[in-house]
Amino acid sequence: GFWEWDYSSRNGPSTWVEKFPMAAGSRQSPVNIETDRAESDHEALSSKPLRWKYPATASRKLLNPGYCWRVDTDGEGTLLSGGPLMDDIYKLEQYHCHWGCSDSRGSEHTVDGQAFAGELHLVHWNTTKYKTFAEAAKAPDGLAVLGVFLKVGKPHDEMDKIARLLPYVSHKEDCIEINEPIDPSKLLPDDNGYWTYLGSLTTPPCNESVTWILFKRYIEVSHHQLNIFRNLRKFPRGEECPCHENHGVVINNFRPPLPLGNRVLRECGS
Ligand code: 1SD
Ligand code: ZN
Repeated sequence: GFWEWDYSSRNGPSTWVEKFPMAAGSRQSPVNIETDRAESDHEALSSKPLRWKYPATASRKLLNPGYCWRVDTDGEGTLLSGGPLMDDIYKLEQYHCHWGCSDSRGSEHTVDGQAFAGELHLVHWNTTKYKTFAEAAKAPDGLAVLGVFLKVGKPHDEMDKIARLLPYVSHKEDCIEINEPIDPSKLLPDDNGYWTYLGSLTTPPCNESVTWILFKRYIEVSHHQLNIFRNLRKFPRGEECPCHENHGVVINNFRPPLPLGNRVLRECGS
């Protein structure tokens, strides 16, 4: 078939730049967060607290695009504002997750060189300035992604609603409607201290359009819940192919950190 990017040795992150030149830019994500380097920019960030609103009814569909699981929302009544987002209002488009093959890796961002077992991304777009998600995705201030690190511990109730549905989207291109409300705000940590910097999508085409906001506190999910993520397939139903690496399961779907370069890393809260 035609060339498709993925996380394998053949078509993985180091090869993306050949087809997606933006991946070679100087505003790429993820990065390693050097906590000592974070500037606590009190006035600018804490004067406008980060605010979000996510009605549980906004989570509409669960999909397997072949490289993660993703919940698409209808955006209705969702909102992210404040913090580094200036005076603009962002809407939640979708949320998805990255994870490893074992509990010691899986996050995209690292903190002082340490990886977490996974990283949840809530992808928002700037509705103050742009008309569609696609238009926003091309603009330097078009997207805002909230990142939450996942650590292995006790099972997470809200994450369990997703984990219980994953067997219904086990193969690439599978998609189901969500009937039981899933509240993404319950997937966020209790404390909202965060790091923020300007970066990119971590998947091709790696547009440099993202204001990253990474929570300092992680959430806990169980080893069993992560194993359910690790059982998703990279290939469509009926296309069983033994030549796939790792039997074609979705694991290690994270891009390794890229240089922060001369970008500013700011922090707010603890
Ligand atoms: O990995 C996601 C990708 O699936 C897609 O959702 C994209 C937004 O169009 O965002 C990236 S990421 O940068 O949020 N990882
Ligand atoms: Zn992501």
